[in-house]
Amino acid sequence: MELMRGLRIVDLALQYKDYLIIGDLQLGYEQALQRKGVLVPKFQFHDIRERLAKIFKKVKVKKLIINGDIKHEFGIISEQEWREILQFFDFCLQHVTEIILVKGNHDLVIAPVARKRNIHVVDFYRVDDVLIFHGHKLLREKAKILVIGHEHPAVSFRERQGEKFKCFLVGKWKQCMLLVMPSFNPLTEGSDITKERFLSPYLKEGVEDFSVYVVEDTVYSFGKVKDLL
Ligand SMILES: [Mn+2]
Repeated sequence: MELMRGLRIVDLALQYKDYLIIGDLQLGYEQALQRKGVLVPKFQFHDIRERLAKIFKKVKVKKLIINGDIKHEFGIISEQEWREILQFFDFCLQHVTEIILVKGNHDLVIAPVARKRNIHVVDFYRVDDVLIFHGHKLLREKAKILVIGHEHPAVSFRERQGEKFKCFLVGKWKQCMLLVMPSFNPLTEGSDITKERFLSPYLKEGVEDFSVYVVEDTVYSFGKVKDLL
């Protein structure tokens, strides 16, 4: 679905010109859960790769931007993360010539893994007037269009109790257009925007007026947040 010229939603990703943007993969989440005694089958990496492969088939891009939280653990790099992040980079590099890793709040110690594949780790990335950053804290940098992750927006509907659907949020922050991306992690749908509080400092006010785009087999426009409350 085209949001504006050159910028479109493709499944859980955004395409802008030669760039594909995804975020919040949280690789290694299963091992972290297992450490807490929650047994989950390890399908996350496989699902992410399959889903991304389908996107790469649909769109022709040269570069991939990972907008934060590629991994789950904060202070360490778990064995599963080391393995899966490198495998993930190798898979992506079959489809793009460059990966840009934007730092999220879970990525405190990402540099050693990124270095193995010569991948640059940055706090934000700018393409024309589009600024891509994780959004867990305010950035001094300005641009017409801001693209953040971190929030993992999802939505539920009264008619379908107990089900949540990943969604994009599109609205305004000051004079800028703000796009909030859903998480690319298949293990959790995310935070219900009709029930839970927002985390990002960019979503402190005015979110009722944001447009909701639900991602399922295709992308559906669902009107404004306030219409769903
Ligand atoms: Mn985050």
